[in-house]
Amino acid sequence: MRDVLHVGSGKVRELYALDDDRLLLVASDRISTYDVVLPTEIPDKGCVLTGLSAFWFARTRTLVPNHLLALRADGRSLECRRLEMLPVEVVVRGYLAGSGWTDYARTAEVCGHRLPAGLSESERLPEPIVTPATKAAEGHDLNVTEVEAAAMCGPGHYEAARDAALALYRFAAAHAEERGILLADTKFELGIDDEGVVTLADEAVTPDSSRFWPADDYAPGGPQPSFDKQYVRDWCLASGWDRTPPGPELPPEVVAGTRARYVEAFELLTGTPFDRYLADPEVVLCA
Ligand code: PZK
Repeated sequence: MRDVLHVGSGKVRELYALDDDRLLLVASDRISTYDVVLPTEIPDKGCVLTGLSAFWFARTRTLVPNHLLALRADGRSLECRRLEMLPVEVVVRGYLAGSGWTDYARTAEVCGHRLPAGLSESERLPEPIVTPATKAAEGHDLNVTEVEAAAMCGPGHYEAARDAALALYRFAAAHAEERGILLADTKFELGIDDEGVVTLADEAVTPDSSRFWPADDYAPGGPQPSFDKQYVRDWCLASGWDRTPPGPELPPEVVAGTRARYVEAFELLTGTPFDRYLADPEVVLCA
């Protein structure tokens, strides 16, 4: 791209500065599993994730203001308002999975939330909980209590971000459940706009920022299959890979099966055929 400054890289995304006020967020087709980016890409994955984010931004903008300015015709790039990002990520959990389950199994608490005794892995929580995390040195997330998170943000900012995240989660989880997908948990990144308003940023309710579970297969009492990455994880582990870089190349049938799962999630959640999205990405913006 001409005259755009590269300002950051995520594992599978790139961030560019368009001018003083605007950023461009570009999603690649790279995929990571067990924290390792694999050498094989999943065609259209970046478009699926960008289209889903844009869909949620369009549908929740009256609930919580967000950074979306424009969805580009390539279907994988979002023009965004530049914000002052909060130093915490805000995770909302409706089910007990991942580090939430690990912490609960050890202490009956998750990030300072005391939970009922006797819950099993993947069980639905009585109410969704908010569990903030900070970016630790190695790029790894470190869970913190809400008291600690509040101390790291400006006065009132964490509380506003928490309320925004809970409202977004409730909206998205209800929408997804009606369409056969359980939204087990999801991570939001928020910032402050130039008028001091807490604003949703980054990506929103994508498979990369969330746990999507197929509702039909839901069986608490153990880990659930991931809607999008299960073929990749199963194949990688069966190949004998020890989860250290580099990851294995994926065979064509695993690539095709995984692409189909991403497209299926997109179509279930948006109600839009993915081909229509590729032909005219802005179709997901009309609420
Ligand atoms: C911002 N990131 C993380 C995401 C990367 C890095 N609207 C915004 N204003 C200011 N800063 C950011 C955003 C957003 N979104 C997000 N880092 C800064 C990130 C994707 C790719 F390389």
